[in-house]
Amino acid sequence: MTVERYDIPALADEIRMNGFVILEGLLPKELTGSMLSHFDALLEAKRGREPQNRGANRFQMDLPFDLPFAVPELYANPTVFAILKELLGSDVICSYFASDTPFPGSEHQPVHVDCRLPFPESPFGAPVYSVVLNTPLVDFTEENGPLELWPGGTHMIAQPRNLEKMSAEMPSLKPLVKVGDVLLRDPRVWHRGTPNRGVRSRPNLALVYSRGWFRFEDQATRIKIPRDVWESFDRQLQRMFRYCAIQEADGTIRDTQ
Ligand SMILES: O=C(O)CCC(=O)C(=O)O
Repeated sequence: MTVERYDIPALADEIRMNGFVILEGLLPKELTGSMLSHFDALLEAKRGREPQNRGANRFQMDLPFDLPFAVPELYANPTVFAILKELLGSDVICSYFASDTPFPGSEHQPVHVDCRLPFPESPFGAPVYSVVLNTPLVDFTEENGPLELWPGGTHMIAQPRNLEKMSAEMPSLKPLVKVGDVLLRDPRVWHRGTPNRGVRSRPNLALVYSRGWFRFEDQATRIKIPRDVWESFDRQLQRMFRYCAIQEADGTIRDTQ
């Protein structure tokens, strides 16, 4: 669907007010569908090397900024860009390209938010300054551990406390997104991964876009962009990825500026 088909200001308002939107079928099914076998192989290799890093049978994995994962339809999607511009202004950076995957045998994660608060001592919640793009590599079902969200304003709670206790009393939902769907959410929306009781892993890709002044603390998750891909970017894309690193052909990592 082209960007003209969407009511961009209304979608931006929905994220401002409710904390998330789902853009059904935004990406061609074949696009992310074709990533699955490569993803499975990468994660299998990681599982062989490293322990689980997000609780029982659950893995966070950074993605290589290369084919088949790093495709412009995903990281520079015109509809997503239009919504981001409404929410974040014209200086948008992208600083995270990774995945979350529960395997059968995973458990509930603690309810959490995904990013630092810019004014942690303030009694007021800040407007949206960061947006997570999630897209699944398999259809989410009730069984395979869908992401659970507490929308409707949790992202605007200025000083989130007692998330476990409070969320137990509050309505939540588990959107059953399908391959090709895109979930855009404020990272402050309370959420958790749920147990995968299915028969295979349930990968969810994640990109994070933010206002130009927002920084991730963890430099280890910096996106590493191969030199030839970096050189192929226009000025707008180089600006959006300016806090990432460039990876030279010999593996050396350099700052972009
Ligand atoms: O289950 C997911 O896709 C997201 C999990 C998550 O929120 C996390 O690991 O921080």
